[in-house]
Amino acid sequence: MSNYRVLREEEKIYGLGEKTGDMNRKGKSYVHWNTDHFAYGVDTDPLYSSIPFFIGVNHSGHYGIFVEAPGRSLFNFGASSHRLQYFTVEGKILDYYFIFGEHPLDILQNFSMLTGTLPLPPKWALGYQQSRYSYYPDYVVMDVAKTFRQKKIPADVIYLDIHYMDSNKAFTWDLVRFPDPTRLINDLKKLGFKVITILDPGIKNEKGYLPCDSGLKKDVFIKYPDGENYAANVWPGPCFFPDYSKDATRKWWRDLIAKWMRNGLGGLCNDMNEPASWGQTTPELVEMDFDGHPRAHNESRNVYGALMARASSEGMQKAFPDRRFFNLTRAAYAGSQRHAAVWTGDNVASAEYMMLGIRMVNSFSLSGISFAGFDMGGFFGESDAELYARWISLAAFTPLFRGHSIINSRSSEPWSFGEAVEDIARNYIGLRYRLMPYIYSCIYKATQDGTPFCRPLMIDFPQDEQVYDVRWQNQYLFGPSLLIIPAMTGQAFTEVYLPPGLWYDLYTSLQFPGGRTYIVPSPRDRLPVFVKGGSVLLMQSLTQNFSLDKRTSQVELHYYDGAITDFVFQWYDDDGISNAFKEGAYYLGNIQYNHKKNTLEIVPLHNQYPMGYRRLRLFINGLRKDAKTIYNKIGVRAPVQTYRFKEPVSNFDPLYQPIDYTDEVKDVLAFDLHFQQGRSYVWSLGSV
Ligand code: MIG
Repeated sequence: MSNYRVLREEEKIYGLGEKTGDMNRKGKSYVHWNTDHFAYGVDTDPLYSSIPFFIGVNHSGHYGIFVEAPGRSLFNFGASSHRLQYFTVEGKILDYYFIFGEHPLDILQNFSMLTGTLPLPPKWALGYQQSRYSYYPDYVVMDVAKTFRQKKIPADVIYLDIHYMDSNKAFTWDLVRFPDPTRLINDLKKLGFKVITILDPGIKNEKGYLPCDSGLKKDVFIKYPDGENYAANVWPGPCFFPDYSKDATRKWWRDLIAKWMRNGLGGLCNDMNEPASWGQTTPELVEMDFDGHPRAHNESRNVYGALMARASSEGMQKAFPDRRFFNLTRAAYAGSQRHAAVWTGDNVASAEYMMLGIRMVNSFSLSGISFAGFDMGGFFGESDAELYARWISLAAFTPLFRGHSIINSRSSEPWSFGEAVEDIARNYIGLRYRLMPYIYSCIYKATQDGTPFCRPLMIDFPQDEQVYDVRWQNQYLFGPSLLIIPAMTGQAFTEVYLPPGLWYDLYTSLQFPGGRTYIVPSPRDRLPVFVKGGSVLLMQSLTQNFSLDKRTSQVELHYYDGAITDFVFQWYDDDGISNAFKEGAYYLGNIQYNHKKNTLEIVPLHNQYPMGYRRLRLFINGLRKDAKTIYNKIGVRAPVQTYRFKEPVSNFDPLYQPIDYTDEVKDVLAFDLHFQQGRSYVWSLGSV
């Protein structure tokens, strides 16, 4: 079945989740068929996830279309046609939703009402995550974790990839490499690390292997139409594939997961769930049950990974109902945000992929999935020092911040590329950790109404024709305040487009009027980042992790002047780990700017969680130093300060001389005040 529509000349198309190529999909056609494509190219299609939702932009308005097509589908946005765009789904039913909204953001929020929003992740999942295919044996894992602490590079998560398993079988340990998993996990916990294990859906066909025995007994596997279980080869050898569309299977899986989680794990990484198998072609006649309404593979494949992720996440909740976990999946479908974060699979270590990864994360954002990331540093192949430095700085501004690389490749931890790169990594990971009050508030917002965390410029500036220009397609906003400019390798300077309004260089607070382009320095230790005039950042002191480190007693509020209307930033916080926030144990406050009165306020709305901040430091950027009427409560003039978002890189390498861009905010007005979170605060920004 197909739907054909007119493609207008000026029309632009965004979305479809994990797709390669340019952000604007016009002139291209795409297939949805979840596929394990190792080391995919910058134009490969299809990949691991399918999200049949897109946003159309044209002069008369914007719209969204969600096609409920869990099977193979085809989307053509004017490829080989000057008139038409169309989509085609397999089978005799074509269900689609036309989603109206004034702007892309409204459309996305409406799409979220239909498919759901992400649950609030634990805070540690927003920290730095270190993965590798694979760290083993156990002492290597400990070594990596200890090195983070010794070098004072913040991190929260370490991964165990398939080498932890006994002969690659799910829910087992290789007891030679990992003789005492409980002890290892505990020792890591003492260092403030959460452990995530990778998990594949394929269950080895082997008598005496418990998941296989119980699975056969409970009849949980995918079948051929004649009733025989479908089997194919994956890592452990011949495997059956759980049919997660069946209630009985999900229950069986939840029990397996719950038991597995009691090893003390922080979460799971659902891999190979397209599903992938050697040969990479599942016969299209095998069926999934869908609770008594069987559907053939060609009409259901693309929900397989989503259903696995769902069952895994339910299993974690079952194990520890009052805790939050992190669930990551490779294959996803529309709505997967409710159950897991997503990563973009097996990318390649090159600058083009770094840029592609940014577009894919932003395209996920435009498709309901706010919590996404890529293998920082590149999975296949090897980064060099410059690429790694640029990649880790950039990844610090993506929701899922995770380094990962393939077996038999060079080490890719933040200290593996020499001391200068280590400094750069420490700077940007550190900045990420200091920004956590802002980041956590942004992700909270996504949980509430589907406002994406990372967003292409078209979300915040839909009326500006320039933002659709292919030249700026890699630029994006990280939350409402930060504009990130991904910089290519070899480019000491980068051309940027700043949308209308006033912008500030993050590191110096120098002002840049928007609505035009600039050429800005982008050496390897300086990712260009701008802050929107008329916004705030919330920051805290540096911590090494979110599990052990005590909360810092000071919170920083950075205000950037330049709003031409009112704005509100919602400040959210809670204990970061339990589900007590569902019973109301959280803090929510509005940080708001009133344009008419020219005031900045903090107004607590819900005050049921003590954040532990005793001091608030307010930095005011953009007002003239001699602004006369800026006083704090007790009438003390604000002193002028300097401030650093990152430290200079030491000059370790005689061949590479870091240029000193004097990256320091000079002359910023700063107030210190004793902070009582239950109170309101008003600052009059006065007349100058
Ligand atoms: O066939 O578990 O995308 O992240 O390291 C490869 C080994 C299987 C693919 C995943 C990758 C992971 C790897 N897995």
